[in-house]
Amino acid sequence: MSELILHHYPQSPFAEKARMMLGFKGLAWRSVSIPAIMPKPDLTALTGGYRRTPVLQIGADIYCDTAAIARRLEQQQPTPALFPAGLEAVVTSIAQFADQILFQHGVAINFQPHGVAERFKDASEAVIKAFVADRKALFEKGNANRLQPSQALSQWPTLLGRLERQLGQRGSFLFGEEPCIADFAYYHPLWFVASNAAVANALDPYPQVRSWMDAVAACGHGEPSDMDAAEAIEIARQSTPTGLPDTAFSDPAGFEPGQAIAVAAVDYGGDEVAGTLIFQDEESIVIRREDDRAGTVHVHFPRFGFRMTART
Ligand SMILES: N[C@@H](CCC(=O)N[C@@H](CS)C(=O)NCC(=O)O)C(=O)O
Repeated sequence: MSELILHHYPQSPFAEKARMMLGFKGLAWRSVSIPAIMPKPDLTALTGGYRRTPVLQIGADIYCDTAAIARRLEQQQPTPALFPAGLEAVVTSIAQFADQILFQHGVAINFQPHGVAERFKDASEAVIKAFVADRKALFEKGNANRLQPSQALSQWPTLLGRLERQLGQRGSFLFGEEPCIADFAYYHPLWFVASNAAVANALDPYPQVRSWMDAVAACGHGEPSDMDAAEAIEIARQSTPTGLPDTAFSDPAGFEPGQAIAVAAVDYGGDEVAGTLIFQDEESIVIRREDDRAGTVHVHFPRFGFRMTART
């Protein structure tokens, strides 16, 4: 079976979510380093234009968004379960809340002036300017607005206070004695705050949250080993995408397999990825595309949070 290849960079909170899920599953994986800002020519050779971080590659199958990555990892290694039986609706809904709302808070808290000064203390003026311009462009394609630090600070005690009380009363993890997808989604925005010395004190009033974070962090990152981007692209070129199951799924919007479409995230980083729709079900959309460097690849997206547009 092909290796798991994660395209990511160290400081990315969503990449940390993916690394932690790999650790939770006890998996070995290959680590390809990608730039934190555009251009990302090696990544987009695989994805067809999707630029967000992280992306999982297995041979010629490319998984965009940690929601798609989580489901693929669950298939790879069903236990321990990210989606505990009987709790799927609640754990995925809570994860979605954390990935959107808590994440916005973690970012806004980091991007207070003293947080920016700490995060970029070793960066040149040019690097900071390029980063700011890149993130402005990221939000131009999508319907999400950035949360202002003042609003994030105002709401932080609500979000963290609820978590602190729940953990104090129930202990362990969010849904029982083992972590699940909800824990990893709650963890990565808080890890982003904890990893910035200038703002980490936002966690000080919450000792239960801190010990839960330590318990989640104990899952580790599995067994990563480095790989070059060129090697990852060559692996895609030499691989055949895996077969897809037959599905009786009927798309309410009328998109049919074989149709030329483009897929894009609706919230931010909404660069369109064009290809042929080859599979969709309740959770996923898969397109086939040809790339000069990567050959024939299947690019997998979550259905929720992505839109399809017909191409002629
Ligand atoms: N819903 C996406 C969100 C991914 C995301 O927002 N990643 C951030 C980094 S933590 C990003 O892509 N930033 C811009 C970039 O890395 O180019 C997921 O679950 O993977």
